[in-house]
Amino acid sequence: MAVRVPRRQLFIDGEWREPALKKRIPVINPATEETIGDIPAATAQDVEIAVEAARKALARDKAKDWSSAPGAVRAKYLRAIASKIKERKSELAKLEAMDSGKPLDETTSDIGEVASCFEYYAGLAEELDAKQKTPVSLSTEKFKTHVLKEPVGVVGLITAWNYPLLMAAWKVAPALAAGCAAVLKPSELASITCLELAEVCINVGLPPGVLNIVTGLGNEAGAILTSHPNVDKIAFTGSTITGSKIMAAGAPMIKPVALELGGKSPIVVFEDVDIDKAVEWTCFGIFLTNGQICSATSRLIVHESIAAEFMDRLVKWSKNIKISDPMEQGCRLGPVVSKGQYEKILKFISTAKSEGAKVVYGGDRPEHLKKGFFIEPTIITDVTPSMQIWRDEVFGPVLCVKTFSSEEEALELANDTHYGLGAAVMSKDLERCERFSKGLQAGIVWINSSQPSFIQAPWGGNKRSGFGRELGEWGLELYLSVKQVTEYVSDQPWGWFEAPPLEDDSEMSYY
Ligand code: TXE
Repeated sequence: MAVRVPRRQLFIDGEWREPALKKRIPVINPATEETIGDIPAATAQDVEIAVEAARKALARDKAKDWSSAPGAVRAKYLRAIASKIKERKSELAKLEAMDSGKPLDETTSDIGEVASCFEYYAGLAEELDAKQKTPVSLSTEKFKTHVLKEPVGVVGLITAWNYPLLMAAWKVAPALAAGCAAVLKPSELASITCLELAEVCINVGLPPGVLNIVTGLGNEAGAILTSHPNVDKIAFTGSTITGSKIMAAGAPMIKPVALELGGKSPIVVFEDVDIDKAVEWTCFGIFLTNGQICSATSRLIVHESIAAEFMDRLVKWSKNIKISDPMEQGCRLGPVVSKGQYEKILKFISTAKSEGAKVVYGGDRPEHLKKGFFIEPTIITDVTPSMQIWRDEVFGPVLCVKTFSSEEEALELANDTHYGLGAAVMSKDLERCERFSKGLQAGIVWINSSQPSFIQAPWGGNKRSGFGRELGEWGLELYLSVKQVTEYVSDQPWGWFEAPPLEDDSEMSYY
């Protein structure tokens, strides 16, 4: 069932390239704690060459560079990438499950989404030619203005480990569709499938330098990319702390950034729900991807009148969740990605207990699994709004619970967070859901569900969850800049030399 991890190098200027310092990072399977391979570790010199290669791809041949090629040409490559990924779907899904610990069912679905994402942006690349020049209607006839949409240039894409290839696709596909050249720096904790994307690019003959993939450590490869003066924009998915470092690193150059950061999303359950359905969405919303989703609905806010029954069923269903090696049939909860994350999550749980919260289910390693970074589905009650478990992102299978008695109280609790990524509301009263959605301070609201995302719809957060929207047309806009082009079309002189005499108080209007 398991597959061999290919030994790859950095992907720069269309070729495999050994890292300058020949350093490599071991790849640990989080389910077995075994080393299953290694990835190259890029340092400053490698990132430098990768950025240069990307820059060259935009100026290789002025008439035919990547950014000025018709959208249809770029679309052809994006579709070819999608089709290769589909061919290799099962192998890539297995590699990703072994690398990240995500259940194989999930990685299989994610890799399918990766292919769809490349196809979707191929479509938008084709439409882009027609939309590249848009006239603007002005309040004067002396001028004509149009707007040009142009690729931003060389973009640095830095991604996380919870959706290794999918998060990369959310950035690479629109960046390439827009005509940018990119340097991708995946997370050192799960890079294998991103290196396979390099192999796919070689297979489809993507022009050299259009996409470069430099694996390596965040504070080395990532930091160099972020502060590089020849990188025009950074798009980042990761923690809020690193997001703020990235903003600071780019600040001296006024480098634009798009940030998709952490979250502490609420799921608010009103008294009129179908309890079993709501329990299923609650479990899905927190235990999917082993609890490691930026938008995970990790704070359950349930109406006090149904809380007891809801909690009984929640615990009953949590007991039924299959925790196993991600490659096993029917696995619903695998290990978290690394020893570091495992220890961090257990520390969150012990701090919550020491602050007076109560673990009503889980809270530890499952008894039947002696190896691997497994943590039981964990449910915590008796939480106060000042507790760390209520405020900070755990990024693990840990749900904390509070009750409410009125809609106002529920909204206050839901918005009581520095984050603003996702939020879910569950009620049969759709008017109430709509009203409540408007009050929620979040970039994404789910009604009677939690977590679904769609390639066509915008994704991103507010407050400390970042800014900028990925996916859909918004995802393409991140990689386009807007240029105003204005032409003076009147036969008459502009008239600035004909200033009215000083004593004349009539107003002069140029426009
Ligand atoms: O994140 P980092 P980590 C949150 C989650 C998790 C915590 C830590 O709470 O527990 O972050 O995870 C690169 N300059 N999320 O340590 O450090 C790094 O190499 C440039 C939420 O993995 O943010 C990796 O490629 N790059 C999140 C990427 O940043 C740097 C998903 C993310 O790493 C860098 C993952 C630097 N100075 C974690 N330092 C979400 N929004 O979904 C690191 N990196």
